[in-house]
Amino acid sequence: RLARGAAIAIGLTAVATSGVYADDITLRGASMFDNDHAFTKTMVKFAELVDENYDGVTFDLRLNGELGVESDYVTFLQQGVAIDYTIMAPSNMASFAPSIPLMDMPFLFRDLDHWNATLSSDVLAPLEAELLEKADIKIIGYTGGGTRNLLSSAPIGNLDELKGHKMRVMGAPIQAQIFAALTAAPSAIAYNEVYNAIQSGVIAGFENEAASIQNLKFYEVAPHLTLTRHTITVRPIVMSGKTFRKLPEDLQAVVLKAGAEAGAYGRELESREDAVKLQEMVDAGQVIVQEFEGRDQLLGMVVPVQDEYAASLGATELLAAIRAK
Ligand code: MAV
Repeated sequence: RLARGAAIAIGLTAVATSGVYADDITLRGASMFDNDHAFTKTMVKFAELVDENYDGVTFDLRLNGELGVESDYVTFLQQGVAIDYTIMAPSNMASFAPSIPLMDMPFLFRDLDHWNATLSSDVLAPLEAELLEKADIKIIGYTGGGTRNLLSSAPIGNLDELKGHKMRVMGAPIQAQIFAALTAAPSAIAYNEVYNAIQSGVIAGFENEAASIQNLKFYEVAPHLTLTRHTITVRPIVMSGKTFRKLPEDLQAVVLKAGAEAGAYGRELESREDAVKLQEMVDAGQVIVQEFEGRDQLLGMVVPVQDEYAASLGATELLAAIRAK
């Protein structure tokens, strides 16, 4: 229980209520999406679980990108300002911890079973440790489970059409390296600039999962979806280390348990909804879906790039352990 009298200000606000919890703890979260997105629902679940087990924590979850996009959130978390927790693509944290994008690089997981086996083991612990040490960001759970595909303004159905394709990728160098190995022309662009960049023809597409394509209506500018199925998303629920350390110990334990449980809830939700959302967009005439011809060839093209990246991090054994899951 919250020790009364201890002055704890977390994030930007310590809410003073009628006096019973004069030092209520407020935790501010951020989502790039509205209430319908699995990330938002997972963060709401996290708050509910904490609330069930601990009195006096107020959650202030800001939606619809009010506080920016993940590449902003990572800086906030690292500095311990503006937000306390969020859900984040590892590949948006690369500038602080170069090894963290290993857990969400394309073509890492064979299928949902492999992804599940990996996330329900502790094989990613060394990457979590590096993130905490270098970025002061603590992983408290894992959500994700969407399958990322190509989305483009014109159809991209095979390697010939992918060649030179100007596409946006997330900021981690490994993301660009992998799509370059597939002969595309990737560039790192902020997520909130993607829609305009496609509309104005700066790029011809990007890659994303159904939940986010639908939530942010990317199909309006890029209606062609190619089933490359190159990534099953791994999305850590993260808390600023600076926030976490300020919490009373019993609350820290509640947060870790709630993070793990909310993560499991979110993984089940997003992986189950992935095909449903894709079908909804097809039925609404928002996307035109096609298979990528010769998809099996792609893996062979990227494995050397994955291997080299892991070797550069001294993480060859770790990559082998993930592949063997
Ligand atoms: C999707 O919206 C999510 O996977 C999110 O975590 C990523 O940051 C985003 O795509 C992106 O591509 O940057």
